[in-house]
Amino acid sequence: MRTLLTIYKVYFGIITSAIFLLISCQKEKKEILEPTVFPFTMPTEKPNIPLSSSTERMFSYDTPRAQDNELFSQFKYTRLKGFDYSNGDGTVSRRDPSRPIFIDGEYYVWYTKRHTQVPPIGWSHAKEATDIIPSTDWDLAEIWYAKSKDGFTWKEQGVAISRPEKPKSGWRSVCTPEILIWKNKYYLYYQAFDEPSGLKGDLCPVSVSYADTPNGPWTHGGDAVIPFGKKGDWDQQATHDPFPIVYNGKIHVYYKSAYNKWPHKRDKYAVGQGLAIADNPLGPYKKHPLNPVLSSGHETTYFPFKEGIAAFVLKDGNERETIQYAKDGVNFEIASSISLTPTAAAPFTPDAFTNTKDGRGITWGLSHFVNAGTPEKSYSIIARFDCDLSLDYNEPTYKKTGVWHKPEVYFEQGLESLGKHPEGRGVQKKE
Ligand code: AAL
Repeated sequence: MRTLLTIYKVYFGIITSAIFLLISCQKEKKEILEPTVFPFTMPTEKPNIPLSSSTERMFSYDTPRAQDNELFSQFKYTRLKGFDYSNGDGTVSRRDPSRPIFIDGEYYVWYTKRHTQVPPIGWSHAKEATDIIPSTDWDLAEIWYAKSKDGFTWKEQGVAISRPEKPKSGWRSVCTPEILIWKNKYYLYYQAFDEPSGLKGDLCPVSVSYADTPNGPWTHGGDAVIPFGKKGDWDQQATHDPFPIVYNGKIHVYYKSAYNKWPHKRDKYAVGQGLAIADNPLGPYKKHPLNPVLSSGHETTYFPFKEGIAAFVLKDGNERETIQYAKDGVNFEIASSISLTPTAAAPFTPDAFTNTKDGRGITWGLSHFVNAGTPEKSYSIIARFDCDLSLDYNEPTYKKTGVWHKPEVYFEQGLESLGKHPEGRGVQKKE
């Protein structure tokens, strides 16, 4: 009996110390594997330790470092060759380019072209606009197109969509085109103004025309294809910047509307981006119940990326100057913040109409500069931007986060633009 007890005690002691050893090793291993302080080497996964909200968010992006982020890029700009702007006298303007498409060895682009006897007088003077005098840069405009072999030198071809006779929709101006290719037909979506922009606001619906070839001829397909919202809805009075993409086997047209503004309180406006979906390019379009799908942005741009849709969200709103991504094409999250962004960006997007679920991204496109002239001789120019927002390219230069402007760029944005203030510092005390 005594021997048995001794053996039991020895076994119990061995097992107890083994368990103790195991726990202390696990504890030590746990200490080696999971630090209690954020580590020097950037973790690829979010560490299981208390994190600040900002550091927590770092792991919600494509990668914790911007330089490794497929949806981050710098932008490089090139002046285009082949477009004449009448020596910058403000009578010729080109802006709001469509995405270029590549057909039979050539790139095609459509854009707003204004060619008027005098420069625009501004939308606050819309009441003085006439059939000769434009109110805004996009008033009394038509949709022209150009072709290029390389995306840098372009040859203007002529008008694609001219202004129809009054009172047809768009008789005052047709502008801001975007292209869709669907079942081997070409569709141009564009804004159609029936009054000088600025008279009551920048108010217009969207029309669509179609053709069998990118050179036309274009047949009118319908007006107000994206219906305005009911009175009191956010998009009750305008649908701008139509942007069609083929996604989930249907035509997804993203569009902008400006709300919360009245003609007399223009500076109180807000901008949102809606989504309307159809089986047929001419409609009927059904609006997404979660509209506006983006709370920020202006001439917003979209492209298929992986299984979802990415968007340039520029100029307006708290989330301006970001690239956002929606796995479902609807619920967008910020993917990166960007700088020196292409205004009215229109990227060359080979898979925009292929109904892809493996969107490869973009490397170049066209955009515009609306301040090419002076306030008295206002006009816009189209330019090219290049970037690396592609899963198939890796150009580290584009992934640098520092964008350094010359001091003159900053000094040009001087206090004088704020007007004179008692303090002379351009800051006005709140009453
Ligand atoms: C553009 C676009 C729409 C607006 C005007 C012309 O940048 O947002 O088209 O109506 O400005």
